Amino acid sequence: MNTHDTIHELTRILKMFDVAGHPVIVQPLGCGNVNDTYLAICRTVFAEEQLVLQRINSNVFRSPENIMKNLRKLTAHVHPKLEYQMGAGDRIWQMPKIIPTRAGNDFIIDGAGNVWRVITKIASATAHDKVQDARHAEECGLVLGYFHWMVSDLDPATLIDPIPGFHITPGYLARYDATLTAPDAQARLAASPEAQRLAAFVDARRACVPLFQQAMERGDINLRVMHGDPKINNIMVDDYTGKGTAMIDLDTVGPGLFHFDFGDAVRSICNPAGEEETDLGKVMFDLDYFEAFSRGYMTYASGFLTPKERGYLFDAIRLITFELGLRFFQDHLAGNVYFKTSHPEQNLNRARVQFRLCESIEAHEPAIRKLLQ
Ligand code: GN1
Ligand code: MG
Repeated sequence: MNTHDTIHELTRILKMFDVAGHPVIVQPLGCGNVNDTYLAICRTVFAEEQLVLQRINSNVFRSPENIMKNLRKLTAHVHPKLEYQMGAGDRIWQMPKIIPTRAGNDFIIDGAGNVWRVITKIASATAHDKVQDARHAEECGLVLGYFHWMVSDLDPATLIDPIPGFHITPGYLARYDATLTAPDAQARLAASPEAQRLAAFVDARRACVPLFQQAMERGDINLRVMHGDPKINNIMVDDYTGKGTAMIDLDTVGPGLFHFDFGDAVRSICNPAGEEETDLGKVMFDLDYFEAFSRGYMTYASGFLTPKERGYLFDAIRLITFELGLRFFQDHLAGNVYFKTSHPEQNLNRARVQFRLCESIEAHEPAIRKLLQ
């Protein structure tokens, strides 16, 4: 939660959107690393509506209007399909909807220049921070596979890249190298043997960094519409049935590779210790969860993934894990300017976790590849 936000101010902003009823609570929701997110409940005489009010981090999303344009495109493409299929399968698949402002816009800009928007909340469902069991892992796979299937016929050229360079790993390496030239970063590195160990870890993996750019140049894989951030706590699971229902946090949806989505979901689901673990001994890649997740994912994805695309899935798991570790490490060295932190060493520890997970993925390569055949 942003400590400057008062309930009074949040309620005032909420009332600018076209919501029915009277706001009864506005309280922090989830633990995203980027946007400030609040749950709002509005009651009428007859019912209540749960909504998600968010301040978009304009330091990360430089053109918030673009992500709202993308969200319009995405929901216009997907909602009719979901409505058409409603009741046909074993669950109701959901996707949040934009609530416009009373003036008919998709967001507002407050006096301080902050961008706010409201979307519907997927209610009676939970986005867990950690995997619960193999069935949960499988449900997450089904949700991502279904999402990819829904967008597999949406032309990526119709969406705007929400964060240019978002999953271009060589760009993160270049940024890391540039950061290291700054005296502050050098001082942080010199002061910490653990940071030096992580720097050596990065250096040992430089050669694999451009792998996906090379694969695209060869024409082995192509841009599709990706979610961009399908980690475990962006996947909603029904509280009553345990079935997956929706992908949330749709701001990073844009042109990209399904591979990075697959890898990002896998790295967050198959590490039961989570991203904030401080005991590295507990961080490891769990093959049983992986088997369950990929079985769920392939239920839908086997229909649209080409054999060549499938051939790169292992590399994606490894590289996205490395990339996220690199992003955390670079942010630590830069003085914690991107990811939200509650203590100065948090991004360093997050990097340690991802790099340890990356080692575990490398150690399990033959078994992971076998499960992907
Ligand atoms: C950020 O906002 P949140 O927590 O869903 C980040 C992802 C990282 C993730 C790691 C826009 O996602 O790329 O994988 O943290 N999102 C952005 O927890 O940078
Ligand atoms: Mg996010």
